[in-house]
Amino acid sequence: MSTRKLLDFRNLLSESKNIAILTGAGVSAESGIGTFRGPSGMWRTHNAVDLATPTAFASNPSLVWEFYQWRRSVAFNAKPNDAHLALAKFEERCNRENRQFTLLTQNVDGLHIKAGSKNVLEIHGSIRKVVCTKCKFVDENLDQPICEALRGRGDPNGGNQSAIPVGELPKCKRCSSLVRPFVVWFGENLDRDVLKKCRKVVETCDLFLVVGTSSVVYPAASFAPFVADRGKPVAEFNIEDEPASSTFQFYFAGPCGTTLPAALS
Ligand code: BJW
Repeated sequence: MSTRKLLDFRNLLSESKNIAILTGAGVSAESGIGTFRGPSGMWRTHNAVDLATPTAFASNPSLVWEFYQWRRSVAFNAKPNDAHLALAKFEERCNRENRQFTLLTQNVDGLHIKAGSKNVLEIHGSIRKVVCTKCKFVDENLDQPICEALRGRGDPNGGNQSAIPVGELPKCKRCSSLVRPFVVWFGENLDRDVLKKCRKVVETCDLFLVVGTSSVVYPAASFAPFVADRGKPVAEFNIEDEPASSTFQFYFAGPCGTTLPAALS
């Protein structure tokens, strides 16, 4: 990144009173968690995005649970990287200096919270929780495996194993019906309160950072353009140019585990 650009960004950052950040899968890539699009988004012969749908779960809950069994084991064993840690440290600084800091993450892996971030909105839910398909009870569940039938299942190189009967898949503690991961799949609405908070954040922030996201999934993809349309600065951190990159005031190319600590220090 050019030194001039970096100095300009840092000056702006130090003057900002209300900073919001949107992160995507790229922020966790350096922790060993694959992103959704591109080669790391494949699980067996499936695109991860094709399994993240209510239709996939309705037609093959066993397959989708195997996929999430594997995703949970990767996420639970992963450690926050320098990008997560820089954001947590920057939030502490904002708190000390009486400035507003809000982290909106599309990630379900919990790594921002592990890193120490406090004001985090997990807009696509959390892989650490399950929700009952019948009574809608939401429960934190860190069991590995999540049920006996999923022991040893979910290996991305595995496959062609027989489907697990629904009665042996993870069950609700309250009503014993099938549970599913507490995440937002395509075609599902984001939690109404979470969305309301997001709207308030994008309407009021005076600086917006967008980190490690392809910015193709809505409504999150609309946040940065909305802030830019309000005339407020947006800074993007990504290893690749994404469709909206050229429209933002700042673009820092490179792995965010390197670029973000340099920009926030
Ligand atoms: C690095 C890096 C490094 C790599 N450093 N960078 C308006 C217009 C058109 C369509 C819609 C619309 N509104 C809603 C829709 C439909 C749909 C949608 O957006 N579809 C699009 C594909 C067009 N949206 C929805 O269905 C949403 N619901 C909704 O809006 O309800 C109302 C409604 C419904 C239907 C119609 C209209 C309205 C829900 C979206 C839920 C998304 N769920 C998932 C799965 C979550 C669970 C799980 O994780 O298991 O969320 S899909 C997946 O995509 C996941 C992610 O959070 C999300 C975004 O992906 P992300 O994070 O950007 O990852 P990648 O892989 O795409 O990108 C990684 C980036 O990192 C890349 O840019 C790399 O270059 C970069 N990178 N390493 C820095 N080291």
